[in-house]
Amino acid sequence: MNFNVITLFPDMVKHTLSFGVIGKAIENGLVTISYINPRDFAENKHGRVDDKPFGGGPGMVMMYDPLKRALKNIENKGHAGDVVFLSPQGKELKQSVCNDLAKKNTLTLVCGRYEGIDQRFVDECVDQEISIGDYVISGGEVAACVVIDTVVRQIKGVLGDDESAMTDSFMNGMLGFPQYTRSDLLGQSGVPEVLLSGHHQAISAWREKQAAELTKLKRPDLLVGTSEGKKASHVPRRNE
Ligand code: 4GS
Repeated sequence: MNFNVITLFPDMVKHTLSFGVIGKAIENGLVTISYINPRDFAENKHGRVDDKPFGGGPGMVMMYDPLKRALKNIENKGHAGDVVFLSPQGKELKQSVCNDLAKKNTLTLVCGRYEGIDQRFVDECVDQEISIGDYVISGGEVAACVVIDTVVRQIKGVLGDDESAMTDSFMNGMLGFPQYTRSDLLGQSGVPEVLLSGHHQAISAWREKQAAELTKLKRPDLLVGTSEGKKASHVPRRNE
């Protein structure tokens, strides 16, 4: 899978994605990420990428021209795929949205800075507007990293154990079950008996029940359907 990231701070995204399973996936070529800096496409003499908003008001706005030329450059070299603009006005990112994005071959993520970007770029070039939540961050870079992380971890071969993505919270529309491991300070005290029993079926059943109870208690909004047969919505995986 290929990503293009249009950003004034490519190093911020590159560095953030260089760790752990995502960093390995990039190293191993399971995913390629290209960075395009609108600054390189600012043709005015001071290399400006922002300007005062028409109509007045505080702050600056990212200019249309450098963004448009950056996108043109991507299209000239290959395919931009769906152009995604990270913005609080977008559709809220959920696992189901991530799974849809993971079906794409190429995504181009546009990171805004300042007060935002010229609306004409959004109207003309953006296919999807996505928000990582109802709060304001200082730039779209952090949001782009969230999107790339959730999408890349679904690519086959990225997670060591092929099961891991499947057993993640939200992959079955529910929260995850509680986990326990060795502790010198605590010993085995406080660890549910069944997990030490070696009975795989009993363990699976316990975990499923815990996940259902936790979801009902902490995130009842995730459960859909009647009060009778409460069932979490099924979220298909990539390649399913
Ligand atoms: C988000 C968000 C965001 C909006 C970027 C103001 C700088 C900022 N982007 N989900 N300009 N929430 N963007 O707050 O995606």
